[in-house]
Amino acid sequence: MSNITGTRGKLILIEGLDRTGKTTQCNLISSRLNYKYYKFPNRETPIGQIINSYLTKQVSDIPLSDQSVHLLFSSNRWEFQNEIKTALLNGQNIIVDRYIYSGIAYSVAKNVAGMDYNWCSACDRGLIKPDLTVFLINDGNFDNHGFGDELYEKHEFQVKVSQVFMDIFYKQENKDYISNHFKQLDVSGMNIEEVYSNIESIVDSFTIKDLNLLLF
Ligand code: FDM
Repeated sequence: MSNITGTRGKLILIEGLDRTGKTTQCNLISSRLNYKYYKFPNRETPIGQIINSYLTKQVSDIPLSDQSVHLLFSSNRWEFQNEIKTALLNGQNIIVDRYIYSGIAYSVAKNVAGMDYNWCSACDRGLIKPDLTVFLINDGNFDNHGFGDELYEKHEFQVKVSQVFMDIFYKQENKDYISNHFKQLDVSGMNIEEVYSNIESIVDSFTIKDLNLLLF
């Protein structure tokens, strides 16, 4: 499907808490609307494989500090920048499943001294910014049922992450982005098709105003 302006593709990001159905929705958008799909972390690259071992709690010879884990996630995004840029400039629309905001939210939620918003966002400066971020929330009644076994899949930590997501989006410096490039969608009680039809209408009605790529 060609983009609306005919000159470059749109970059749409689906962010949100665990278990809000991001991956299901990204797959649907990709197959039904012909968006190229990127999921972060991408666990296939050498860097992604280290991230995967960390998330799945596999014992590593080299214990990773929280700082190095954060930088690995960022590096994993940088690995795909040229590819994403080329695709967008060729008119390909792209859907991304997690990106910078997950990067900041999960790391800041760890509450490690020095790893504040500024530190965590610095390594992502210059990455292509999504034209539109759709942030999925649920009623917050997540318990440990339905979570998998990965490192961050714990109720208490997820509550912290959700607070940090809100702090990030409502920061003064993100105000312009929030007014023009951001939609929050509460998916509580909706089935997959209902969520999809909401996202589809948000995506369809969004047009890019700036022909240059946005950068963080
Ligand atoms: N995550 C994801 C981070 O901590 N930092 C990041 O930069 C990104 C992109 O990794 F817990 C976390 C978020 C989540 C985990 O899980 C990835 P999924 O199920 O593959 O999205």
